[in-house]
Amino acid sequence: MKKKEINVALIGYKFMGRAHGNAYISAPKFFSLPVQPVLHTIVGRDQKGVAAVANQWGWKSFETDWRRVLENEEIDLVDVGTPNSSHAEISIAAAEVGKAIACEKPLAMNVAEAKAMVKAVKKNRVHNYVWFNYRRAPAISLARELIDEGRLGKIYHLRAVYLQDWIMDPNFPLVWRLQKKIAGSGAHGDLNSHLIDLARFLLRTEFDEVCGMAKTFIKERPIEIPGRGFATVKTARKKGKVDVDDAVLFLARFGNGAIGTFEATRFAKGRRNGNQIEINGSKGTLVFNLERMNELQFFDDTLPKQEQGFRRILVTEPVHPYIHGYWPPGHIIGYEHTFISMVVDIMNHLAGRTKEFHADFEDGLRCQEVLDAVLLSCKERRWVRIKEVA
Ligand code: SOE
Repeated sequence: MKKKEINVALIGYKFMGRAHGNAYISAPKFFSLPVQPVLHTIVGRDQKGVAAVANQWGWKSFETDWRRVLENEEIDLVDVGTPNSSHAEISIAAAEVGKAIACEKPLAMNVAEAKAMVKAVKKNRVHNYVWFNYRRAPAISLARELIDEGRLGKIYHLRAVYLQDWIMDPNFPLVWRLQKKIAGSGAHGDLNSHLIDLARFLLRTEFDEVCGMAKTFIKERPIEIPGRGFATVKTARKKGKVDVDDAVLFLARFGNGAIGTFEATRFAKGRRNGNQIEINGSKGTLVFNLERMNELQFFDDTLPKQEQGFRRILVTEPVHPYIHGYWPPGHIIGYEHTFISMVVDIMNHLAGRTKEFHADFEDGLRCQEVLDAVLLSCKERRWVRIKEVA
């Protein structure tokens, strides 16, 4: 019997367009899904660029105006892979015409937008998802299982960093991620959003209070010259002010009594995508490092003293989350599999096989509240309760 098709419209065709497109193609190849995702329409403002991607990736059609896909009755799922400033407009419009929505992180530019998005999906009763993909790294899911089983005991610390270095050249231009009117914030919204979501996912608790500091190391950069691309050292007669952070560090108090330290920066030379988390409890410690994403370090204090030490769990066994759909033990998986596994869960949820899906827009709003509270703390140089911005 032919499976029900889920026609996907993907808005945005560059980095996340590739990660999401690959996930829709691969998910039904590795897992037996109750429905069939279809690469229906991909959307991008640059007709030449989006047409080339549609052709290369096998999208049935392409558009240059996202509004057109919302008018298309055939579309079931709208995937918002655009810069942050358009997440709310597109998602709310999609909800109002009854489409399910999968939106990239951070959900919105601020709490007000995130609240409006949650209100729209609830009012229109549409399924909604946020691409916090690292929840589905098998080692992260295993970490949560171990915490849930009490293997760490009482949680004292969560220590998380997300370290990159791609904008350390002063001649790197003022791209959209470095413009507040498009991104909302810099490394903070882009990277701390992942850490905040993972903290909520792993500890099953909410943030209570935060205190942060922000830093912009390079204050101005070459700007794009219309029709001539981004300025370079040779052509850069004009530079634009950088109005977002290059790094944001913050402290946190959690509702469960644990405390946290968070660091997001794009100025950690040599750290290309250094997402690392350590959780310390009364009975042990877990350590995750995205650059070694198939491993989970576990110190188990309940072992006999002579056997104690950090153990490296290779998270590639069929019993480990999602692995059964991929490869035999030891045949490791990668960054793209976190997106594939997320599409598996989205399709099962859309088909009604599962009743709940996280991260959803409520999770995205909880994350936005913490993001905004930290920015308020940076501005006013004080501790801020999350409820001040909620
Ligand atoms: C930043 O460059 C970025 O692409 C983030 O936006 C993604 O969310 C992260 O997964 C990889 O780095």
